[in-house]
Amino acid sequence: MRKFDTVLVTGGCGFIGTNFIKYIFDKTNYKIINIDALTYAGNIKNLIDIENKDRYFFERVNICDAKKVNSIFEKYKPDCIVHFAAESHVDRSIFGPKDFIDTNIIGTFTLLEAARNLWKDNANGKLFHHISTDEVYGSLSDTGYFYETTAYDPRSPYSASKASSDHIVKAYYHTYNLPVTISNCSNNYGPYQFPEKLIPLMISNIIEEKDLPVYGDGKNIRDWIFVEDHNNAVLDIIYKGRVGETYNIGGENEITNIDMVNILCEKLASKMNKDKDYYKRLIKFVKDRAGHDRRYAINCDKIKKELGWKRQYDFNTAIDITIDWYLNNKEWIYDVKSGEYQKWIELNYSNSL
Ligand code: NAD
Ligand code: TDX
Repeated sequence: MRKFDTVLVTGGCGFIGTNFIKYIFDKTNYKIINIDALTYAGNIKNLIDIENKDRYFFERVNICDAKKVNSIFEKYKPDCIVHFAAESHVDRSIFGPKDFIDTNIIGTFTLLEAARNLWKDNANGKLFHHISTDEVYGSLSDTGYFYETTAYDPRSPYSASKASSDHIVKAYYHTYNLPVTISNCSNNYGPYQFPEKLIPLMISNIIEEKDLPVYGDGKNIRDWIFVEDHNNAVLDIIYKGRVGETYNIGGENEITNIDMVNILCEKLASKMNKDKDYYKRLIKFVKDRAGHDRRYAINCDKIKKELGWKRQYDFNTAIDITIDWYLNNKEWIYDVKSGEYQKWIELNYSNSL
């Protein structure tokens, strides 16, 4: 079992990174360094509860900026890097792929070089963990699963950029013996997810009684996992995962998009004392996403058998936790959607990038 002193997290102000930092801050005594560029998707206020603690440090840094990344690595000398930072939304990658190529490919390369340099004399016990996605494997029809051995077949600029970064991470292991691990996870849901992704977008539109846009026929399938279960798996990997290995992480919880939207409509109707079908009138089938992957389904036997990972949450419980979080944090939704938060960032952090 590995032990660390200093864990450097990239993208810690985004959805999964925020949940990860809160979780490890509570569960460990690590010094935690969070580096994040605070793009539209990163919210520094998410971590307000720990921002003044003496083992938490925030640095506003673009991971493509090699000079700054190197100086931060030299300053804190992390022995573990957990790399979440990415452009993460498929629709945005279709309309503007360049940021995805920069952050997901060049940014990952920049971090790998900095780690290689920092650990050049002794990489024993160190680890670079790269967070990736099941989308690198492409699209499934009605049957079959993605295994760690499935050939990569990415279809969107987002998934192609993640696939590319995965290959570069593996190359650093084979070529330079950099101690790396990779995880490929299915669709996450939970608190702090930016309301552009399916679940928080639908919850926020239901709250505002706005249209609920369902792409195509609504029969595309995603495998949904609660963010805390994903983060627990990441912890298992950084403690016990075999260097050079890839681990799939999944919810084993396949749901069509239209079923998910109906579930959210019904759950919110019940919480708001409305008729069961009250919000379903807002559902609008709209033009399909270009190159829309049909089905994702993960086989995660490897991490279960090798590392003893188990999910703690069933879907019904975790989706209630998620909906309740958004209902109790309507200001957070308003803040990130209205641009008020971005204005605040520019006022308070304009000189730090
Ligand atoms: P997110 O978009 O919510 O957060 C991304 C974070 O990265 C933000 O805080 C943003 O400010 C930061 N960032 C972006 N570009 C940066 C740059 N150039 N330099 C520094 N920071 C930068 O993303 P998420 O949903 O939390 O995803 C985190 C990771 O998990 C990503 O690597 C993503 O590919 C992967 N992943 C996500 C899911 C999912 O369902 N959300 C599933 C599997 C894998
Ligand atoms: O308005 C919508 N209507 C709709 O029908 C949106 C935003 C999405 N969809 C569909 C498209 C997908 O089939 O819902 C499904 C889920 O969409 P997203 O939430 O955008 O997620 P997806 O494209 O599956 O990618 C997500 O999972 C894997 C994350 O955004 C990625 O970062 C992660 O790697």
